[in-house]
Amino acid sequence: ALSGGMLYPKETPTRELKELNGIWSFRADKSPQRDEGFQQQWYKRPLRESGPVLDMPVPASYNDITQDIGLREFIGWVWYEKEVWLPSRWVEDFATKRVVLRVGSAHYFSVVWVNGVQVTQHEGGHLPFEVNISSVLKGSMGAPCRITIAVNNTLTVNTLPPGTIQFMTDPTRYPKGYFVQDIQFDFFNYAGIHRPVLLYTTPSVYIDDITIITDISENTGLVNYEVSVVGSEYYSVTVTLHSQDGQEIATSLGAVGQLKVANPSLWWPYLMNENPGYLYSFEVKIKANTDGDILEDLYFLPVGIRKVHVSKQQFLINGKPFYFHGVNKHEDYDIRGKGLDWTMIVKDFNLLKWLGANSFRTSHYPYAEEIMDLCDKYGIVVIDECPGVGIRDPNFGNKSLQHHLVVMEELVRRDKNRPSVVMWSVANEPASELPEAGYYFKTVIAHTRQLDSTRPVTYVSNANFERDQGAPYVDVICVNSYFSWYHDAGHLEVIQLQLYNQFDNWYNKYEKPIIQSEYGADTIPGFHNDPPLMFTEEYQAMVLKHYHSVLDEKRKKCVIGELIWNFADFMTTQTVTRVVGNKKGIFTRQRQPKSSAFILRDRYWKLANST
Ligand code: GCB
Repeated sequence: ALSGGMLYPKETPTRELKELNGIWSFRADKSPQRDEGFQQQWYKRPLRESGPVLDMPVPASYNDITQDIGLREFIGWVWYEKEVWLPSRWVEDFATKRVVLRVGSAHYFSVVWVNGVQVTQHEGGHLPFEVNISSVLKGSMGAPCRITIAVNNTLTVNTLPPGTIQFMTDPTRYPKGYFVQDIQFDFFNYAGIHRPVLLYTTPSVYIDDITIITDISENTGLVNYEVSVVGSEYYSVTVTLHSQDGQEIATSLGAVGQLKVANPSLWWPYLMNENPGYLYSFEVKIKANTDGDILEDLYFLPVGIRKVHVSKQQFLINGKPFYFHGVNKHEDYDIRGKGLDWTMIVKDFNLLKWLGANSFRTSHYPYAEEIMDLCDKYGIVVIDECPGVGIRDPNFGNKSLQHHLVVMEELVRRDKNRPSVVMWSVANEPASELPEAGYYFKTVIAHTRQLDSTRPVTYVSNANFERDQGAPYVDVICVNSYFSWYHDAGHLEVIQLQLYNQFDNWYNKYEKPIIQSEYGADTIPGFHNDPPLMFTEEYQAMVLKHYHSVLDEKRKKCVIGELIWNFADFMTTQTVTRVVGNKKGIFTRQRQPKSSAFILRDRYWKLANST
């Protein structure tokens, strides 16, 4: 199991924070073995002293920042560095204070040094990691602090997502040492430091983690909590719940306990209640006595009181049936790639609201905490997916499985307190018809349930219902299908028959509720043809209409949701089936609507008003 919590860093009266976003020094290691940086110990001195550096924005993917195709397609180590001055009050008394370096995410494998000393390493993009750097900073008063982060985007059979490196050895076709990265998923493998890097302080006795589990009993909201404190065995804990207008609602002493809220304002999904996303503020205060020093730490966590339950045919939130009408997204934008960008984040939420979408799936990896915060706040329901996309034949081994379990631990640790997260998805479109998939998914799903017994668990399948090995273990069946696109291309007339059969087959076999977790068609905006032809706006519109007519009938029975593929066009690897990326968005990559966006908008608002 992981050690320690991963609370989102915040300024409070006892904690300070310093963002390190902006321009960093950068160099890709293009040496033949890609290991010059380690051989020559680039972390020992300022990066500019070991060779030329580029200016690189953080957070951002590095791929699309320059005009260099070699950097866009680069595979291997890239080096980032930033020098920063720390306030002297941060570094003068390490008996009572600690300084933590936190990386929101970096893709894929990272090694971190501070002032030339390696302080941590982390495997996996899309999830945060942090390290207490106090011991390295000791005695550094009056000197800037140099942070070096080397990031390697190479994917292997054991990474999540998986990939392979292909060495091209035919000397008549490729130069010596030529290799390519083969990936098993349909989005560009953007790389670099994708989310904010920051330093923050806490007292040396500090609130390390908080776990909240809410429940509703009659007219009472129950907030079960557990606070973990590190740094001393002698401390007191006081927790207090405040309403949105600042009123004290309940308070309690002790690291473990329960708060009762009479007539609670429940956390409701957007469009289900006129007061969506109600968040209380859960204040944790600790006091410790260390060698005569009284140390205090304070942290505030938003808490939504809500309850999720799955029955044979329904998904219930606070006891009421919830129908997912939403989207699949990507973290994907022009120039920035997967880099966190507030402008794009707020724009996307405005588009979700315009659309009347009440939910999305974080296809195909965990999204930034900053995005998840807004889901909590607005009442957007989330299926929280881990980066287990494209798990196939060589990826079911024990090493991959063990890593997958750790990734689920990191994901649950990060998002366990979020009311918006109503279900975990452990994978997308694995080769779940293979015999080894049965044990694999049984294990990953059981582990996830053990980490969090309050939320259902699923994975997203495109396997044949008769051969899928993992479905017995999920709570909700999620199915992707692309009728009239990847099968029977151009034949809109077969969609309805095939879709009825899809739902009947899965439901009759498993008697579990079903989400249509993907459907759609590539569409080049501005391409028109009637009768509809593939890639035109009319064709995408017709695919949607055929799917919707079956969904309308089935949603009163076993179908509990529909998520379009995709919210917006996004970048992919270059292949003959992708025209500067995947064009199945109902919005372009620049977030302008195609015709289908209006169809979906009509539908989603009607659905919202009919439930
Ligand atoms: C899928 C995948 C998704 C792809 C999509 C497509 O089934 O889950 O990652 O982008 O199909 O457009 O091919």
